[in-house]
Amino acid sequence: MGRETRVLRFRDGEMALDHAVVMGIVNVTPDSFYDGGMFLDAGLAVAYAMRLADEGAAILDVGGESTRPGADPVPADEEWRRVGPVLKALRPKTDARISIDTNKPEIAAKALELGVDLVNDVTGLRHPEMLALVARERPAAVVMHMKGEPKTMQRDPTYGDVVAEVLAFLEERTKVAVAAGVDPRSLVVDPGLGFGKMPEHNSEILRRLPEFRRLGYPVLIGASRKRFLGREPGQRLQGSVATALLAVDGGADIVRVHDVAETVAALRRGRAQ
Ligand code: HH2
Repeated sequence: MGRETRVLRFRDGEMALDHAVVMGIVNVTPDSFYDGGMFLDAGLAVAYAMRLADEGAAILDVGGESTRPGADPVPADEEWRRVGPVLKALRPKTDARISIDTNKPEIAAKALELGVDLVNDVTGLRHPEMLALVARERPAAVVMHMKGEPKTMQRDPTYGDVVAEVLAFLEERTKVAVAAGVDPRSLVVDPGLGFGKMPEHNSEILRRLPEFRRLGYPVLIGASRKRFLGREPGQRLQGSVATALLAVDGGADIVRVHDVAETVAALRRGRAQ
């Protein structure tokens, strides 16, 4: 597959994306749509994160607030009670890059103090304090597109041309970030599958993924176990792995997944072809 190499810059080094890497999901929540309640205990979450790193996750994405359709927001003190102990224990244990999945600047700031490498903000760095924090502290950062907010985003979202709309948003948000002083080499873009998008919107984005590479930033895709894959969450492994492969074939640099071992094996197999 001909793809020009991208590099993602962190505060203390960089990651070559000459082949796609896997971001493993660690949800420290009671209500995430797939693994909610499984890792609320910090010790279990840390052990699970270590397992994902062993299985080949280059990035571990730790989150304390579900953003599934219909989810209620979580107050910052509760979110930190969930993720703080996990980040603190995990940081000295692994060389994998650690990501904090949050849209709250105060959570991201505390996570960065503990040595987290990347801020994964599903609201596209919309909060001015988040933008200022990322510009100042220089972590890598994911800018994701979401139409509406989790509570209501799946109530019949409509688009003219979904790809054009999402691209315009990502272009505008990355421009704003760079103008605010964020290093463009630290940014990743994500069209946000399932965030205010019907199955046909997700399919269209996947089909036209090469257009997202033209923005000039590494592209992240999160399809894992999501509703548009059909069936029950527990029965979406094959669909998730197939979609991760499809995304990488279309130019994704990072795939965010629950099933790290299976995805890593499939990607390796794909590269060997
Ligand atoms: N999807 C989810 C959460 N965070 N971040 C990025 N950048 N891209 C995504 O597609 C994405 C994300 C939702 O999945 P999950 O974390 O498994 O569920 P929940 O939000 O219920 O915790």
